[in-house]
Amino acid sequence: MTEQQTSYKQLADSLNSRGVDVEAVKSALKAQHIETPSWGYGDSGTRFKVFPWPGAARDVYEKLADAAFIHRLTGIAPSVALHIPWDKVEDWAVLKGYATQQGVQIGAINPNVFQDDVYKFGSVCHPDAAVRRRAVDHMLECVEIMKTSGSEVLSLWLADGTNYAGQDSIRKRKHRMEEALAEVYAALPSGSRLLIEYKFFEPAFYHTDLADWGMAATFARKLGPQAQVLVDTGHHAQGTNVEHIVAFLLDEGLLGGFHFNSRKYADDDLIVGTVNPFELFLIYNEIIEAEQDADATVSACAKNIAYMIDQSHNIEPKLEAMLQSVLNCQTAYAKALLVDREALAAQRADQDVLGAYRLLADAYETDVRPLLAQVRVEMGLHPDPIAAYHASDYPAKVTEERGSAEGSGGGYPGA
Ligand code: RM4
Ligand code: MN
Ligand code: MN
Repeated sequence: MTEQQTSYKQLADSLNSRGVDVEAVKSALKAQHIETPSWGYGDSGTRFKVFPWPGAARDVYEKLADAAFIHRLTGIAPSVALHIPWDKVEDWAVLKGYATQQGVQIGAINPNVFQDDVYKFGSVCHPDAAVRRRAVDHMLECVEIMKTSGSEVLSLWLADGTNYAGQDSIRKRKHRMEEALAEVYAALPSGSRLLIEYKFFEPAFYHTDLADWGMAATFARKLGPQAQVLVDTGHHAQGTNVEHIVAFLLDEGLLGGFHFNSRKYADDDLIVGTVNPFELFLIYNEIIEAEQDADATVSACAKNIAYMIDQSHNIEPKLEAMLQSVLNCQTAYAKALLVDREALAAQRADQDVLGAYRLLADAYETDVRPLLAQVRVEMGLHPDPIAAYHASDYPAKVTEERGSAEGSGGGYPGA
């Protein structure tokens, strides 16, 4: 037996004795999907500076190739979210064909209604109907792109808001948003979904039109069953209990997807699972519990979540950062799969507060590395994707081919 096999056997024996169905856990891990964002492969940074990364993808084709590399290393990142117009192409059938040839699919389509000059005072909430029209038309164009690219998710984040009290009527802005979203919703292809992402601040700082999960859920509910809420883990105020929001939305059948990333202070877009890995574990824990719920709406919701990463790398090597992000999601999910749910139910019934906590901690503290190595071997992958990354000639090859961008700036003049 190799060292890898020996450590897996030891772990599997101990898990079996704890009553864990190791084969079921491995199947779940093999079926896990994490979508990576095209914008995570290109140069990005902060408003102070964008540091060019040697080898960073320069167009959507290179972004898809990079995403395919991450999928080859992990086996669980088979789709790529696109941002329009950043990733816009003339011929979507050609791009779709290229993605298939690379071994990935086109995932969520993200409209961008925050970068044109006309959006200075908002997009779908703008007081001027002509600007609102333009924003809705862009979203309808994105719906057309969904049809030609095979995407089933329209992922919407709006930068709308105001900076000063009295700047605009908050309620009128809400009405304008409702009207715009209803038009986009009506155009959705059947079977597809509109995911509504909220954020409590930035770029507007006095009020944001879609500030929190409750507002997103209200809009989604008014629109209909094809609309759901997207939780970006970095879009909450300090100290917010994100897993509570996740559980609540799951229970209402309204959780549609995630943008995973880590935050320390603001919308930091750091590598997922680096700041608070326990939170990521607890999020997965709520999802697994909901998957097993007797209520069909709740379990169907939990099984149909679009898991996506939304990160903006600043100092990190792009490919290694994305790889680490996917692996951190895998680790958190693996640990959450180990929670002894029957024992947990019993502890809860007994009001054994710390017994219940310790059951979660037991799962969280389990070293799942041998289990993940085994899963990867069974999937025909290298047991250690980080080692495979360092052994691969792909990063050096793209650095050679693409070089380093020149003159990439930052938002501040002279930055
Ligand atoms: C936002 C939000 C969106 C992303 C933009 C670029 O903060 O997270 O998902 O599309 O940034
Ligand atoms: Mn996001
Ligand atoms: Mn964000």
